[in-house]
Amino acid sequence: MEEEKSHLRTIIHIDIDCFYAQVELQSAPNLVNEPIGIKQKNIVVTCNYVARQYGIKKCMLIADAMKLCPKIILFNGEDLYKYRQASNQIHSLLKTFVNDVEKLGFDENYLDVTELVAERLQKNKTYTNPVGHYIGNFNNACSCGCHVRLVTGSEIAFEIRQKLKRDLDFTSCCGISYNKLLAKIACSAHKPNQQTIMFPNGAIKYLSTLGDVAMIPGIGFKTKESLLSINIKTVKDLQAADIKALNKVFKNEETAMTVKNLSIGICTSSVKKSSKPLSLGLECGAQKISLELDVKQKFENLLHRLLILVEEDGRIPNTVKVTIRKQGEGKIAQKETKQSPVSSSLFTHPISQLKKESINKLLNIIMDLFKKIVNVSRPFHVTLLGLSFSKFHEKHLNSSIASFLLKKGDLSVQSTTNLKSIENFVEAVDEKMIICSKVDSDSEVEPSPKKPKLDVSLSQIKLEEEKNVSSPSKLKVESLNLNEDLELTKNMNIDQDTFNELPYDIQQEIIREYNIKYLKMKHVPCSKQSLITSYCISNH
Ligand code: TTP
Ligand code: MG
Repeated sequence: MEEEKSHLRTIIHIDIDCFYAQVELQSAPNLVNEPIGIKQKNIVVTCNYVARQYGIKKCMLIADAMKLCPKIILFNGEDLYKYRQASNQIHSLLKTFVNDVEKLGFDENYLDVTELVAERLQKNKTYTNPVGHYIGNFNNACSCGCHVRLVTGSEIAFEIRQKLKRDLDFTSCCGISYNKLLAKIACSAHKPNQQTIMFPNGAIKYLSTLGDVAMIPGIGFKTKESLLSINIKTVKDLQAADIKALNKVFKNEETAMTVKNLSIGICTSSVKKSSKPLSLGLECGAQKISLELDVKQKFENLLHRLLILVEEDGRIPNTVKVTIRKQGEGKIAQKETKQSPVSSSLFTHPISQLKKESINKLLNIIMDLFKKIVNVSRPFHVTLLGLSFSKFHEKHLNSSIASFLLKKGDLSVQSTTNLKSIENFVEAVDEKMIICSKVDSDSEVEPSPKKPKLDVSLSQIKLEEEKNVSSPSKLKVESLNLNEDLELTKNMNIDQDTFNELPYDIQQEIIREYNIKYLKMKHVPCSKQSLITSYCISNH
């Protein structure tokens, strides 16, 4: 009975077939029946299903792939722009079905369709057959009614896949179940362009056929190692494992139970609506950069690429951050960062129409930051340059308010050396492939050659509840060095420390309300307010 309570949700996991390959084939439809692969450096990161028939697998060395299929056509997949754009379009399309869509990497999404299923069942009481494949016994239905819900979920999944094909020309796979774990596992059961329901009465048996414990999402390298130490190699071994033995090896009952539960298909993680990343960043690695001119050129290149991301994102950043890895004599290379506020007036949309003057201004701020970290009057050796934008606000807050608040900070360089680095998502650029390593919880996950599909770290699942703690709204304005803001809040007669502790968007809201009140009272106390007031007039 307790177990049946866990079948109340209906979750769909959707994964685009050979994603990068489909994106490339959209502009080369004549190659659709040819074996094609997408290369990044010396790896074929993915290939179409024609190429897979030759035995080519994801992340295979190009040399090995060529041996298997000498006529494979390779596309360069190092510029992620097209893939990112397609990924965003897919995510937006999915959000037309339900609000709760969680993006996982570029081509996977979870949808919680529980409410949609309930609405459909209320309207249409007729019992239909499962769409696509199913795992478990369809005729031996669970008494909680989940079979009917999952079947309805399979109809929705089919509609989603049809719409993806019709509107965006992507084929995809779906898994439908009552939790994220089983939906994801079901999704991989039949590929490509198919869908599968996992009924509860089929879950344990199906999981036991997966073999290696690492095939379970949530069991990563470390967990696998711990399990191996007590001779647990397969999912079947884990299902039969004694919980006391697991407690001993993980030294934590909760972890032991979570791991054991995964092996029998129990997972309580909810679908978290994906939010925009906290920061957008790019890094560029090199053997040695030792000329100021080279640094400037590389930053300019990074800046142009980053501005494209900002344009796609649609928000306006308030802070720019520079990251450097310096090679000191005999010392271990260390990353250092410095950041500075930037005026939102520098960012016009579309970014493509950004004035040369604004780009130069940004570049000057960036170079100033660089020079705060590296003494360019002496020989230097840098092996990594990074650039990121953060502290975003939505476009509608554009121009006057933000630029008013930030005007003076525009060119002032703020000193925040050795900020404990929040690793932004990292893209492969220039000389060296930088693997997407630590990813900020709010950042978009950028796939560089990644772990096998189902090898997600346990900590990722465990920490899911704690994630999303940081959001743009939680950024503090205090670090922005806004003298005008301080003065303004003094006028507003509110406690400065309390104000500084408030999330950025609430601070903005308070300021806006304050000014609207002033507008109503037709009382504008000083010239600074009048700037905000004019914002209110022109935008309301
Ligand atoms: P996947 O969904 O793992 O692969 P896929 O969509 O190409 O194929 P499948 O039909 O099996 O789902 O990854 C999505 C994209 O991410 C993939 O098209 C290329 C990219 N990718 C990497 O950049 N590095 C990697 O290691 C892998 C596996 C994928
Ligand atoms: Mg895929």
